[in-house]
Amino acid sequence: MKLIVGMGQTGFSAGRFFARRGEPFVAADTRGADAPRARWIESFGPGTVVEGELGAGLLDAEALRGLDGIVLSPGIDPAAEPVVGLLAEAARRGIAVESDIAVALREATVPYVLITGSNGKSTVTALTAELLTAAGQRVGIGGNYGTPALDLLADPVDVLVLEVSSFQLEACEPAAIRARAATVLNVSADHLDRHGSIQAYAALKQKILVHAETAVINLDDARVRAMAADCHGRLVTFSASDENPALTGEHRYYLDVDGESLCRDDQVLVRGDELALPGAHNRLNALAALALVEAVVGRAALDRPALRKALAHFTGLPHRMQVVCRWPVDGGEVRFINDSKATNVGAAIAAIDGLAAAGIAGQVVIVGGQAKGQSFDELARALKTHALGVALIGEDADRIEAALDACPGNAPATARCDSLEQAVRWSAEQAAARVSVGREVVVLLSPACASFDQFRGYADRGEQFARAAETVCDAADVAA
Ligand code: UMA
Ligand code: ADP
Repeated sequence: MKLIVGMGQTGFSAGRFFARRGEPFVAADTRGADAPRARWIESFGPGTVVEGELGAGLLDAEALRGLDGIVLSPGIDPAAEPVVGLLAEAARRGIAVESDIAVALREATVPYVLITGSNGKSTVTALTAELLTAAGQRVGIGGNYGTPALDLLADPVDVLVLEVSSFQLEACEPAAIRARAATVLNVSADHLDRHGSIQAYAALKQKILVHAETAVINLDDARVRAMAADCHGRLVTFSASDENPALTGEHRYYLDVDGESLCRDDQVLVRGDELALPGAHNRLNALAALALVEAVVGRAALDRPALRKALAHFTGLPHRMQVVCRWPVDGGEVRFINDSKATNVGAAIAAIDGLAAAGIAGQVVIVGGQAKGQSFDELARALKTHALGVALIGEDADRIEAALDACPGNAPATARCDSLEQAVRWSAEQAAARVSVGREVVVLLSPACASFDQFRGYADRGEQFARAAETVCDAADVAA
């Protein structure tokens, strides 16, 4: 019998999976009585195979009696209380502990594509699925992206496209991961409060490349590039430049000298202006997606008009560099951009540098929230180089302010704000004061932090930003 630990989305999907197979299981949640116990039982209806008692009481060594496996939810840190002792005891008794992803990959009967990285996972997962659909494949999309992987196994599909997180890769053996194609898009600091070091975090992500039939390697990221040495399958590379010294990559995807066209070996595949996705980092995301798609459906499919059409229609996902509204001021404008999904420093720097590279005259940036163990030194450098103003919000605002103070260079105007709404009002005033004829200034929410100190999640934060920005734009309309 299996023990499912955690009764969130993942735990539920594991329960459904075992129920479909008629296998008995017990389930526990570290939150005990606060866990959604009633919903759990109801979800399986009468005649279920749910057995035993639910709740925190199961999380002791007694719980392991008669068990032959544990499925551990990703939100639970295996190295911390209250499960660390239970898992150590399981190891002593030879009881396997697996993530839902590990179970799903073992049971999958169709090829699967795996996507991880610190930033761009969801975008590349969605785009890869769109392109494969355009190429005529029936695609199951999920994993960390949304639908838990085990729920996808019930669907009649040709290929699974799964976003996987470092949390899901902890309880997952590299030898059991046999992707048709896999990529680690990039590695920058994230979730270090759980993984301890960037090396440990990178090593988790690397697991998906080792036995992939095709490993798609970002040549521009030193940590990812180094992973190529341990790959057993075919290597394909992508890069922002065609001058990067090649690996033994069979095929190279890159941007041409002007960064305008997406190329493969010596051919232009797509012009950058044919992509609906904005920004330099998204061209790299598109290269990675094309390389993954080729590994599944072959090179010829990349020339299909349907694929080009999909690239021209995929505008990206909400809360990632999304223009919310525009406020015309003095012959120029203030543009509000919601990048709430930038929950780490790497994503925020990509946004700030990307706007500067796109020729935006100025930006006022809203940052802050929960730091997750990151250093803010690089963020401070980007803000000092490109920001006209910085609004600080949330629990770890002090740490960002300290990094700004310690960083050499001219200090942008800064404000500590008690709420996101206040931050938007202050940023809008700062931006409007800098607009002139034909000059555009951006108010950018790219917090570099998790949101849970003040919001229900990044989407809630993005929606609150959009509402506050629309209030500013609407008030300006009325005044005009
Ligand atoms: N929790 C407990 N006790 C438990 C179980 C959970 O306290 O016994 C808490 C966790 O600490 C966490 C929350 O409940 O704060 C949710 O944890 P979970 O493991 O039950 O999460 P699920 O609802 O199963 O959702 C997970 C992923 N969440 C996490 O890894 C935290 C979802 O990714 C994913 O979409 C879903 O499985 C389906 O596969 C979300 C996420 O934030 C988007 N991922 C992180 C990220 O992208 O940075 C890794
Ligand atoms: P993830 O699923 O890894 O969090 P998303 O596609 O949701 O990735 O994007 C998260 C954040 O990272 C957004 O702020 C987005 O603008 C930024 N981003 C997307 N792709 C990249 C990339 N290749 N490099 C750096 N930042 C990126």
